Amino acid sequence: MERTFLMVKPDGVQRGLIGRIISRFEDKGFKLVAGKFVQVTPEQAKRHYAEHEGKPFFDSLVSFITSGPVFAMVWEGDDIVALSRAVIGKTKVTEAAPGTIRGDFAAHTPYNLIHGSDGPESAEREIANFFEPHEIVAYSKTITPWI
Ligand code: IDP
Repeated sequence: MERTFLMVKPDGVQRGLIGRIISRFEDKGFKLVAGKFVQVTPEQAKRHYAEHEGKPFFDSLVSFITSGPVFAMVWEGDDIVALSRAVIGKTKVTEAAPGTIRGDFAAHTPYNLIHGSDGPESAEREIANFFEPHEIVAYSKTITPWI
C-alpha cells in the first residue's frame, strides 16, 4: 500500500478548510493513518522544500509555511501519490482545474492551500520530516475491498 504526505498549509487552516479538504480524500476512498497540528520550524521547512533552494521564491515559501500552524497528515491507498495530486490540482492556481481542491478554493499562488508529495520516495522523506513512526496508526477498514 502506497503512502503520501499531505499538509493543509497555513492559508487552508486560517480559512477553515481542514474539514473540507480531508473530506475530499475520504470521499475518494483513501485511508487517513496519521494527522496533527504542527507549527513548522524554519529548519523543518527548509528540509521540506530543499528541492526549491536557490529559487527566487524559496525564502518567501519558507516564511509562508512557517507563518501559522499547518495540519500534517499521512494517507494510504493504491497509487495514492498520483491520485492525490489529481485531487489537489495544478500548482499554479490559474492552471488548477475546477473540481480540484486548488481549482475550487485557491485564488493566488503560492497560497494554494495544500501540499501533496510528488513521488513515493519524497513521500517517505516528507513523512519522516514530520512524523515519528509510532504516530502512524495501522488499522484496517472493512470497506477497502469495495474501493
Ligand atoms: P506543488 O506544491 O504543486 O508540489 P512545487 O513546484 O513543489 O508545487 O512548489 C512548492 C510550492 O511553492 C507550491 O505549492 C507553491 O506554494 C510555491 N510555488 C511554486 N512555484 C511558485 C512560483 O513560481 N512562485 C511562487 N510560489 C511558487
